[in-house]
Amino acid sequence: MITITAFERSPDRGRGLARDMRVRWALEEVGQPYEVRLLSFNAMKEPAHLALHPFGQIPTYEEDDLALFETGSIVLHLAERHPGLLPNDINARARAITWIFAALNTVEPPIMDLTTTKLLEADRPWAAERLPLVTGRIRARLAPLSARLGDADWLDGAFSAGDLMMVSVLIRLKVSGILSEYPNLAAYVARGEARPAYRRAFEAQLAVFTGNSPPG
Ligand code: GTB
Repeated sequence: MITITAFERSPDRGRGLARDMRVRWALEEVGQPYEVRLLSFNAMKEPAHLALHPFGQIPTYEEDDLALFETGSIVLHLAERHPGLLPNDINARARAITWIFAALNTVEPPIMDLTTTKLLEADRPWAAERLPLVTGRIRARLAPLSARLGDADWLDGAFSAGDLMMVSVLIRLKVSGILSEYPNLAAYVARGEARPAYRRAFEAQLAVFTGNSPPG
């Protein structure tokens, strides 16, 4: 059985923004059942969890004698071992993996900066000056991404783990209004969110917050 970890009380109140969501989504896409161990912020920094995740974060992934951290690694692991998230053609597979890295290394960092600026630095005297710099860096990533996607449904042919990761990263921009400046990217995210596997994953993480988790 696969076990992942997630926040006992997610600060996003179940809106699916914490990173366990992308792992849940990948698990649903490949049809693997999983259990969730919920952790308090204190428990995440205790030795038992630090043995799984050196930085004391969620999510982690345990399967038999394998323990992983980092959502990129976990999603890639699932995509490599189960059909459904990576194409068979070796070059198309390499390109799909490239989109996972692009999502995590190129697109997510400025989006994370926006969260930091708004949530953790809002009271700093330089916050108002920094905000347009951060949003400018986000647009510098979204404009070429939007151009590359064009009117395609997914980034490179069929839906892949690359799309799963890119949609997961872009979702955090919805509340900022920046995503809607790029209608094809907004539609791309909506397509991802409409996938049955996404819906199941979303409901499962929301149930933790609403207290409607199945027992066990
Ligand atoms: N690079 C790692 C990965 O991809 O797995 C990053 C993991 C990570 O940042 N985990 C966060 C965490 O454990 C949770 S997802 N933070 C606690 C800590 O570092 O002590 C980040 C997150 C948290 C909350 C919201 N939210 O409420 O909106 C959104 C995203």
